Amino acid sequence: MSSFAVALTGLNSCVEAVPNSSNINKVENQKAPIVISTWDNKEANAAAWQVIEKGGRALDAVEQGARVAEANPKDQSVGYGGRPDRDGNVTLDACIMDEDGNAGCVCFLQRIMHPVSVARKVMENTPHVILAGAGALKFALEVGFKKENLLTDDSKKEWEKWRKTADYKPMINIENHDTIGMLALDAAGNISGACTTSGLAFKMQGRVGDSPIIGAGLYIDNEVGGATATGMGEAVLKSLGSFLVVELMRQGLSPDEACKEAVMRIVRKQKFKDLQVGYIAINKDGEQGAFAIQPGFVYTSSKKGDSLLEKAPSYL
Ligand code: SD4
Repeated sequence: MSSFAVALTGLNSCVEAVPNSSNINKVENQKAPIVISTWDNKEANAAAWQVIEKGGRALDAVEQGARVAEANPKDQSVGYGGRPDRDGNVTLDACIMDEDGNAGCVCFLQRIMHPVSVARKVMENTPHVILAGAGALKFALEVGFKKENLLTDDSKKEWEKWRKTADYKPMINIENHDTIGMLALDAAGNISGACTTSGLAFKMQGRVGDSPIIGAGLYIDNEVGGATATGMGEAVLKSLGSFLVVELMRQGLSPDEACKEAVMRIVRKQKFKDLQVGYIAINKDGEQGAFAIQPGFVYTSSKKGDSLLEKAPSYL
């Protein structure tokens, strides 16, 4: 193991949320905490909220929330049960960013159920931001993650059916259950975020989308807010969408307005009619916002423990 990779045990089990009481006591002008996530991810939000309500860190909340989607075989766009690439491999992308601007990412990672937790270890245990492919897998195994088969029978059947035509057409709003991007503001007023996905179904082998790329699939600036993206990663990458949303909020736009302007950037510069991109954002005051190109994008918002499914406004 390399000198910076610290061996940790029990990484595959959920980390108990540690109340951050020193943080809470320090806080003045405390804002109401909030957790939001892309799509219908109430269970993931509930796991994140458990951390937040104990006074835990937003970073722990978003990791725990993302892990719920990663472990759910019914969510065929994330982690275990994710739809494979065109060669039948489940390849995963994830990233995480904390309140100090630290970031960790993994892309093209195979056979590890919790890429978001590997991304956190990249952030905390290495001098790097991104590890990819075989290197990411090697690191994950070194720090205690276990290799697993992530291709479920359902996803394998879909892939086998797809192979009959091998028609490569990105799908919009797949079953309204897709990549999870999650943002949290904790009781201490700190913001963190995470994003995790199996990427586009039946993508070319080696394809990496926006989700693990800081500034594209996720961006956090604790002075301003956070944003995360879902949908066609190529469109988000070309416009560095999440960074754009945060910078627009820095200039005074509300989360709603900032998400809309980032979508409009795609609408003005790219062929957008057949693709979906949705952004969600929160600011330092705990205000939330969202906007998408196409109708059908929903997100889950949790405040005071209640989770609501919100419909994002859209350009079309
Ligand atoms: C990607 N943005 O890999 C991801 C896919 C996604 O909703 O978000 N789907 O391009």
